[in-house]
Amino acid sequence: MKITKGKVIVCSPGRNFITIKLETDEGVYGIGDATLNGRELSVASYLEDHVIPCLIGKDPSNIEDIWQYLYRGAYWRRGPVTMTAIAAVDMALWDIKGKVLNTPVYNLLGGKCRKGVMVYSHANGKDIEHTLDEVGKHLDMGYKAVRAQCGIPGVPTTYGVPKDGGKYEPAEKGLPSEHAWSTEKYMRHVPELFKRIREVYGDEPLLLHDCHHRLTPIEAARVGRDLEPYRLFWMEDPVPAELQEGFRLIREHTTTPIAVGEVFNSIYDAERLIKEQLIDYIRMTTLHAGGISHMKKVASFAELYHVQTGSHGATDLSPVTMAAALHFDMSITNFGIQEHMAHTDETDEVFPHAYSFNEGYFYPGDEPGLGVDIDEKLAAKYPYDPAYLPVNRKEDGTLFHW
Ligand code: GCO
Ligand code: MG
Repeated sequence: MKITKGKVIVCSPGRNFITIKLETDEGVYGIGDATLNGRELSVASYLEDHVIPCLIGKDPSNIEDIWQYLYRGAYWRRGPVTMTAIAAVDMALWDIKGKVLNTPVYNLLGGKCRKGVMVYSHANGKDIEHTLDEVGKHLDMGYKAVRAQCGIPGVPTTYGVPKDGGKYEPAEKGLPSEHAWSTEKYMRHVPELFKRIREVYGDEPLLLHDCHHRLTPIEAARVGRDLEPYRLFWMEDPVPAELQEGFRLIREHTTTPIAVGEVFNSIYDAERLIKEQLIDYIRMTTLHAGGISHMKKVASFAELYHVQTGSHGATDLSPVTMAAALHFDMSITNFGIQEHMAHTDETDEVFPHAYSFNEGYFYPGDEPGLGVDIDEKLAAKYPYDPAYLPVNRKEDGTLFHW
């Protein structure tokens, strides 16, 4: 069997997505997600100009060898563009293998470890009352776990809060907009949010919160302590994670569990965090961290150190990644939770899929391969639409982490 063609499909059904489609001489094809929010076209070019030409004629069944060829063979290793491109190829190859062997991908990864994949959804509000309503709505939809984010009094814009009262979507059309930030105001406000959620909804719902890389270790330690009475499932991205050592200080001061890793792209980004047990959940994904093949290694390594997975699953990860994530989540023993942010109807129509939701859990379905496709004709109706993530400044104008 040989790869005969590789195609990169760029579309924007509600937001931008990059998809690779690999075709073979036996008529079977596989698809993979290559979306890197706000930097989409760089991955498209990496694939079209440098990766696809090297794949033509290769046997798609040798997934690990192709992975090594694209990683070691490129000499320039790691980085979000490279690892997203490798991930896209890797997903497509697992999809092809499943279709050829007529079995869902989770079966190829060792079979099912659980009945379904517990997901958490997002409750985002402009203030505490609005967030409380949103938490209630998501519990009514059947979710067992909800992430809560809230506007901060005196801060005009913040991460996770929809501007127009609609659904939150981090990327914005045109060039990057500028958001504002006050750590002091945030730290005063966030414990009140979770106090109110527990008062209204009781002890049972699993509650999560994303600090979105905006604190220093000692500030994160304080937030973790202040949130302890409300028993969070996790506090996410407390600090920017380039300095892995920084997590030790947080760890020493709080029992609030820590999750990190949505921007990581290699096992080496998390090596110390995992080995020194400085975190509880690793949020790397099959998309930005080199595909299913690399994530298998991350999960196995994390398993040794009591670290569970909690993969990123925002709207900028296409339904192809959602499918790959669900097959992967089903097959590993140290699965913790999976993020789920609903795609728009247009997105779901462009990417028909076998996965489904019921009472807080997702199920990958039993279609051969990943169980997801792309409707190319429909995709062509939604051309690329430039969009960026915002940048962030402190109240005095200093550029800050977004
Ligand atoms: C999350 C994330 C996202 C990211 C977005 C960036 O926890 O879901 O923080 O909201 O900001 O995916 O592209
Ligand atoms: Mg996050």
